[in-house]
Amino acid sequence: MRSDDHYFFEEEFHQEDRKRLKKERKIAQSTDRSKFKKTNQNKTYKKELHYHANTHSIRARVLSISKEGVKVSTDEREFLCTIKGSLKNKTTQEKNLLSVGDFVQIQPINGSQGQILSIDERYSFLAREDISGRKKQLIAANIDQVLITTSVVLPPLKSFLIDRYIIAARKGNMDSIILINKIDLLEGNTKERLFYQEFLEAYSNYPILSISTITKEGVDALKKVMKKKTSVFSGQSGVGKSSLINALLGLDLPVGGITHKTQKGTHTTTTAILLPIPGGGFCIDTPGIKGFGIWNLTQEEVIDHFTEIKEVGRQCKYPNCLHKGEPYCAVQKAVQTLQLSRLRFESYLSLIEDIRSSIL
Ligand SMILES: Nc1nc2c(ncn2[C@@H]2O[C@H](COP(=O)(O)OP(=O)(O)OP(=O)(O)O)[C@@H](O)[C@H]2O)c(=O)[nH]1
Ligand SMILES: [Mg+2]
Ligand SMILES: [Zn+2]
Repeated sequence: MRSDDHYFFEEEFHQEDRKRLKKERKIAQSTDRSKFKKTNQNKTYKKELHYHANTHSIRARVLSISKEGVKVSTDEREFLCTIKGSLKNKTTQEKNLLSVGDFVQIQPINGSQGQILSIDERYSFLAREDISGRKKQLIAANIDQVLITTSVVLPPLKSFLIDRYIIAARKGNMDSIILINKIDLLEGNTKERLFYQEFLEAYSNYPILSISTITKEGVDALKKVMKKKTSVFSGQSGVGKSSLINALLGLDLPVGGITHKTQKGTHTTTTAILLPIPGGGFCIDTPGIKGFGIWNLTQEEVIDHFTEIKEVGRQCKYPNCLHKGEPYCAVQKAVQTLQLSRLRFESYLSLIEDIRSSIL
């Protein structure tokens, strides 16, 4: 789950800073260890968010992050920014200091360049666990809804990824909508159509939009739900995130192919970008992901997400039954008799397993 990392532009950008700051941090740690205790990390971070902006600062929003710098936009224009040194010199639980969608205070240096002085507090964020499993990797900030993008047939629908996104969205204070793209491919594919129907039934408690950039089915409905909101498209590579944005906004973002052998996309989008929607709102395109580990996930959060499993679980013999093979388990029985969805149950098990392996 943690083997991929497609935020390499952002990675490269922060890598240099990391090297430069390593020395300083070492000195700081040796003089004041208490500051770096886990319990204090949030406090340190909060303080930084309220760092007093310079009186000449302007509020701007992060559009993209690359080796060249952080591109931000004010109401009037765009600036390519560096980040003020003191801002970077902080130990937080976050792997990346900034993400697309962040509101920042900047100091213009000239007509097109500036420096980021501070980061405004986020009202929501989409994050995942970083490769080490110890840090929160921000994908996007200040978003109203995550458009969990999937496709039928190519690449195949992966329900366990969807549940992970729904939980991450809830943790980050956002709504989520499931987009099933490429439904034109269901034509003549009986097996996939049956699976699609099984999916719709299992996820009937969640908002789902079926869509196709080829036939344009569902495109108007999607436009409607995105109006005046900030939405982030997220999901596997090749599901059609950039294609959907092109269809919605009349843009020409690069789109890729699918490797038929692996049935996977080719990682066409390499960095997240924030795009304004004419008539109000924003949307964010992101690079495809392979897996999605939820940062700081608790067993309770998992169980609370699977309400139907929780309900049936009340009849298990052991009150602390995790439904992983314990005797007299009502959940396993309900899955066998098709009263509970196997898709949801598999998702549940994979998340419980994630927690177990992170404890070990
Ligand atoms: N049949 C069909 N193909 C589609 C549809 N939407 C997109 N595609 C194709 O799917 C492939 C991948 O599309 P992209 O938009 O690049 O996918 P992505 O999710 O942005 O992928 P990454 O940027 O790699 O994360 C392209 O070949 C698109 O033409 C659709 O509705 N139906
Ligand atoms: Mg893309
Ligand atoms: Zn049980």
